[in-house]
Amino acid sequence: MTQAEKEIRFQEKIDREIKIEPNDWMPDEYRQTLVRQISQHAHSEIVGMLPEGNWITRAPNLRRKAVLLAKVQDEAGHGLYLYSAVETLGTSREQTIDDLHSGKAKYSSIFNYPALTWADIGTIGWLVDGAAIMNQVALCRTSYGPYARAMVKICKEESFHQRQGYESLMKLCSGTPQQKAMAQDAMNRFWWPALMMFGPSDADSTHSDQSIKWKIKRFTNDELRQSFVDATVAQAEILGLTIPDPNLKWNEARGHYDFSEINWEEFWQVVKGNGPCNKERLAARVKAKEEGAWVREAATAFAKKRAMKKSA
Ligand code: BYC
Repeated sequence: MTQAEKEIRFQEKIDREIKIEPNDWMPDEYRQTLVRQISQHAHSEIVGMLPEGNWITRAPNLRRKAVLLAKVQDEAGHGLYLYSAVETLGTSREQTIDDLHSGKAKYSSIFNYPALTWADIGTIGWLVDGAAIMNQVALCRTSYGPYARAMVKICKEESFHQRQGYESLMKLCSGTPQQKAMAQDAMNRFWWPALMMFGPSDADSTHSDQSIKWKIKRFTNDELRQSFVDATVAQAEILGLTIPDPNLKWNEARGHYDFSEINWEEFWQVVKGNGPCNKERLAARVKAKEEGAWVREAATAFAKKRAMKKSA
């Protein structure tokens, strides 16, 4: 079969909603797109642990601490499923992680913003996990089997994360005026970065057209962003928080909310490494790898010894 025939067969499979599995033939570009997207996703989960992890010791009570601990632990688990999904495409975990540490691979822009107050933790759960779910529910139907299956489990946990964030903010917003002000301040700082999570506008998205054809992506960046805004406005109203956008307005004709243009200059600066916490985040991951070297060595030595004993 020629390359062109293989590609036609591959696209037919995708069009018939048949999942692509690790041992199936796939075009190199499909494989590369998946390695890029899934590894970026895995890195986002792992780097995403940093702003929240920083608050575990400062959670206001035992219940909040236990919930936050569980959430951060879930994120480590998500990173691990996703690194495994990348491995099924023939790229080693070591390589994937090295690409993050060398600055070659990206992770979500949102995690380059600091979590300054306790209200930020609730807001991250509500808005950041909320945006993540909007994107990830669609990925449960992505065309690559291992990625789609990982997303099903991840989405269940993300939905718990979103609810815990919202519940935490409900408490703050019905508390003292200072607590409410703290929640509004967090909203003011996280709203726009949360909208940026969906990626550049469709006109500037490099990969969307091909990824939609291959059903890696089911919706465009702008479609998902719009769904997120539409779903979130009523939630903010219930909390009594104001969305920091003077142009946010229901558009009856479109059946959607209109909102202001995103500050794309800020988005690209953060993506290029110049956000408020980019350097700190990468340094923390590199340090964790270096300081964990002895644990990996000990675990490998133990596994080898056990295997030798078994075979003896
Ligand atoms: N940040 O052609 P485009 C989470 C890059 S949630 C940084 O539209 P694509 C979590 C993009 O990589 C977050 N970079 O790309 C939540 C590309 O550059 P390269 C993780 C971004 O891939 C709570 C260029 O811009 N979720 O984990 O078709 C707690 C052009 O973009 C961003 C996922 O990763 C960004 N926001 O669409 C803990 C979901 N946006 O690679 C953890 C899976 C774009 O050519 N990923 N870029 O150098 C996706 O769905 C898609 O990759 C995106 C972008 C929608 C993000």
